[in-house]
Amino acid sequence: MLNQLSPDAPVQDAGLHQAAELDASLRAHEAFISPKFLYDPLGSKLFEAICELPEYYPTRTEAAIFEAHGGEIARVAGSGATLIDLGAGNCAKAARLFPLLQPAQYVPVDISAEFLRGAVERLRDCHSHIQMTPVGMDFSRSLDLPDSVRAERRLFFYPGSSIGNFTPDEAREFLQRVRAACGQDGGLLIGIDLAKDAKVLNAAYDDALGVTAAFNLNVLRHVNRLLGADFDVCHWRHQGFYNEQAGRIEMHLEARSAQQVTWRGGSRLFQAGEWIHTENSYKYSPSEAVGLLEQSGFAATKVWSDPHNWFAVIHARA
Ligand code: AVI
Repeated sequence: MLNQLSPDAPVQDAGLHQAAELDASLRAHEAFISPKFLYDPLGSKLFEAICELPEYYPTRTEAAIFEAHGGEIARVAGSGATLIDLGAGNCAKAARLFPLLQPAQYVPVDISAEFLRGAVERLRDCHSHIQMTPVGMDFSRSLDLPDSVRAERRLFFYPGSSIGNFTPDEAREFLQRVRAACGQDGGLLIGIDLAKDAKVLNAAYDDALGVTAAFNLNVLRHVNRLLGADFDVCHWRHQGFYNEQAGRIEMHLEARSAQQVTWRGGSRLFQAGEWIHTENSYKYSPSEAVGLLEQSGFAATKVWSDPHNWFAVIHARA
């Protein structure tokens, strides 16, 4: 699933294994859709809009941490690295750090290849001195980067608490792969959302404007395209809430009525009130976050947070 993007490169369509993965998850006893399918071109734009919402604190809190501690973060992480931006989206977060980190090469990686291509074209105009190597791939499956990505001084950048969208076991497994891909002198700069008052969390994932609801429902349109399915979004309702016991936000889609859904090679009757699980977003304490990195093989860590301790930015040496 790797597609190094040049301006002429064909846009990567869903691979066969994506269709097989979706088929299996829709047939599961408790149906689910992997959160990576939330990000088609519209889903990526809706996520951008979520980041602008007053209720969605992670983006602005993380930005404030970089604003307040950017100089020290850059000193710890080092400049002139190969900056590998996992889940780059519109590349805005990394681009804001370019003046501090001064990367020799910028490697934005995202499953939403078409969206990424547009973002990088705009970025190239302002940062012609940085070598840009965009890669369209599903990095949750593999971190095999093209040979054109420099091996020395790799700094992986994984902001926005996307690590929270893995279960803790999956997160450890993923971070072990990042650790291996860092090489000897590399590191990881990661943003991790911290546990907090359920009221704050519930509002962030079920906002008043319904942008998160649209983001969640849009996954069905994406699945329709990938799998030739006939989900009707009008027949589904967004559910987003904090499950305090599990320490995670859960997003689900709830069937408003009983309905038969058909896709290439499959079909399922969903009962009224039945849920499709679309996302988890785990929230950690600072010590749990550091523990996760250490258990994944990273060495020294340095943690920066905001005055409310709502979010942490952590540098971990490989
Ligand atoms: C990308 N990820 C870290 C977001 C989160 O907060 O878990 C995705 C998201 N889902 C709903 N709102 C935002």
